[in-house]
Amino acid sequence: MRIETVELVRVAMPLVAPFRTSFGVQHSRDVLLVRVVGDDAEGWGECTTPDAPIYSSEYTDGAAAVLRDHLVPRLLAAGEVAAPEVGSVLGSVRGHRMAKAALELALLDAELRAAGSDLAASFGAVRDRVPAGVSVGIPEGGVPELLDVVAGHLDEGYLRVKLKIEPGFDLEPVAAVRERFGETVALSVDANTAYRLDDTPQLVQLDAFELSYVEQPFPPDHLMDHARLADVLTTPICLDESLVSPTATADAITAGACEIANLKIGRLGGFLAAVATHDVCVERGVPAWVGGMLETGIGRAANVALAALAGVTLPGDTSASDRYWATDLTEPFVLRGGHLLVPDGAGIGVAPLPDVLAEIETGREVLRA
Ligand code: OSB
Ligand code: MG
Repeated sequence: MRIETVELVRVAMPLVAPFRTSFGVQHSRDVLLVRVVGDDAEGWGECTTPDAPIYSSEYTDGAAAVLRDHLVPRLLAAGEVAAPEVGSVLGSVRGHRMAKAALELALLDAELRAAGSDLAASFGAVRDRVPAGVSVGIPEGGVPELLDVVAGHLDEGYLRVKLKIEPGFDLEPVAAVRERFGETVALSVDANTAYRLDDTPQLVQLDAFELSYVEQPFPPDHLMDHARLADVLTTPICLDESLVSPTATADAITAGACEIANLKIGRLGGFLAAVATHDVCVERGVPAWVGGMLETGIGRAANVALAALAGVTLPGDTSASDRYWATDLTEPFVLRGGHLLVPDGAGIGVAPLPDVLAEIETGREVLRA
């Protein structure tokens, strides 16, 4: 496809409720979208960066700068580029995976729209709906509020609940949720790197609660510490922040640090890298699921397509639109019997609704070849 323009579009999206993790609280997203306009189609990608560099080193203003000054100029200078070539065209820029993923997704969406094929089917999807879990932040009101929030999500039909934990908010909330909702609820916890190896005695006590996994207890580069913890913890360790590429994922599995994998398109550097990581997990027999970064419908559509692949065997954090937004940017994703339907329209199958976009757009930069 010949690319005519690449647009960096910013939209302001307030969350329906603040989302607190061990690394901070998010009240809204200042979303950066990439729109690629080609000679016969256009496409959209969402950059999953938060406002501040608190999840990884990436953040939204930084992503906008690297797209404008480094990534988009390289892509525009390369002439006709197909999505599988984006990785090598952008390869001379280190890191900035979420920014690269947004650009690749926009081009992939445009290409698939031009061809009339949908994202999930193009990559071998084996299901037309995916089981939905929900990631529950650390509530302001402590355990009583947590129990109310979890009760609400279970009533809505979510098939797995993930609790955010941190030192001081771990064993007690997990015990309370198990006691109130029983052993049959699929439950997991996510520490977002808040612990260190010497917290192992505390973490081992989580084994009493039959959790599906403990997600990312230690910092991203503490791979061998995750392996040491895996030796003494019965509960499987799932990695999120550490898995920054298919190679990093294969190495983490080899090290014994990763027994379950959280696949995120942005963190892995693109949809194609996420599919390659999925393939690594299948080859190595490691169960995978698709995580989230509080996406709008644009990013969610790609997440749901990824979750439709055969090796994604656990419910993910791909929740319905109304768990995040009063009004989504696209047609909303709706929970149906605990599942989200995989879009089957061309490309990612959704696009910003023009009237919604017009209302919430806060800025647009247009970059030309
Ligand atoms: O660690 O999975 C995480 C949100 C922002 C940053 C990191 C994480 C999360 C979530 C929410 O857990 C997932 C979602 O519902 O999109
Ligand atoms: Mg996580």
